[in-house]
Amino acid sequence: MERSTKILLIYTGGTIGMVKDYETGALTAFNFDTLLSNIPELVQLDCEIESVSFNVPIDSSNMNPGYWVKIADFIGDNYETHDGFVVLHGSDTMSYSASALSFMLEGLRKPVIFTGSQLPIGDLRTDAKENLITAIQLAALREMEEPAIQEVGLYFEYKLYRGNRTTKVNAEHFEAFNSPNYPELVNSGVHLNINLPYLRKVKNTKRTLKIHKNLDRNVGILKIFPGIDKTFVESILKIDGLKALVLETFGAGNATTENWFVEALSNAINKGLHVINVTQCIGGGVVMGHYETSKELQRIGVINGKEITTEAAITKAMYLLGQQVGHMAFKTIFETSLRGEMS
Ligand code: ASN
Repeated sequence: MERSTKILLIYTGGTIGMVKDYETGALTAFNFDTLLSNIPELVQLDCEIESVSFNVPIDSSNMNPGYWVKIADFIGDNYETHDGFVVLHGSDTMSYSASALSFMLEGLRKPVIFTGSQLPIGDLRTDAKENLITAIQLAALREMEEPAIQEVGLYFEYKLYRGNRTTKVNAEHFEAFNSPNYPELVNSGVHLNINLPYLRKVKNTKRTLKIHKNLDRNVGILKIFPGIDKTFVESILKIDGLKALVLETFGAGNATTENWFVEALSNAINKGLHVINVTQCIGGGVVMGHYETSKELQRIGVINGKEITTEAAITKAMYLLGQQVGHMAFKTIFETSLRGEMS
């Protein structure tokens, strides 16, 4: 007899499992059993669902690399026995976590679908039920005897995105996420419409799952703005132990050409800091050398982040630093797509 599809639900916290504390008025997490009892529809799904949970569910604003390792371990420990994984996660930092997990899970050939909600599951107008039910269906979806999705995805409000291409764009709308530089992998309407050419398939040579748990937190993000102060920039570049800096630039990767700025960056790079050029724009990407204002950055050895999101850039930097690759190799590998996070 064919065994039924087995899905592991990993509950980390987030609004999906929160209730209002009527004394303080704030939303706080409640336990997982209460969450599941709010969705009796789950038994109608044609798959076996098991669940694990963080001991103490968190608001995703408290997410950190230690928790990412915990999620990766849940997946690793159950990888052979389960067909797919659904991670219930707060929406605030979901794009960071989905990006981090995409780098940590090398050779992934099963679906890992992040989802959550804007309103708690017990709320009358909740978006949680649809998000959770469809995320489970996506994790169980098969194409020609194989899992249809073989990567880390993020499902929210009728769309499955590649996780490391997403960013949270709205704190109010149910459609809270966007993937500005990569098409949706699946659209959920009357049918689940799969965008087959855009799904990631791991090459034959990398069939086994390898979990990378070594993430280096010595990274930072610097968003530039007109009038940014010299002392401010210089003090950031001098932070003790800083190894990689994501520089959020204007438009297609442009920054001021003032001497002090270029010199400060150049000195930091020569001392071993990895500086990654990422655009502040929601869509499009960095084209180094397209304007004179980015030619200088190219000349001094700034890394081209192309159209990577800030979330994917910062987690890719943590991952690559954890791999302890050499300075030049870091630049070359960073500018290469590892998990479909850039073109
Ligand atoms: N603060 C919540 C969280 O990220 C927001 C949400 O889940 N919608 O945990």
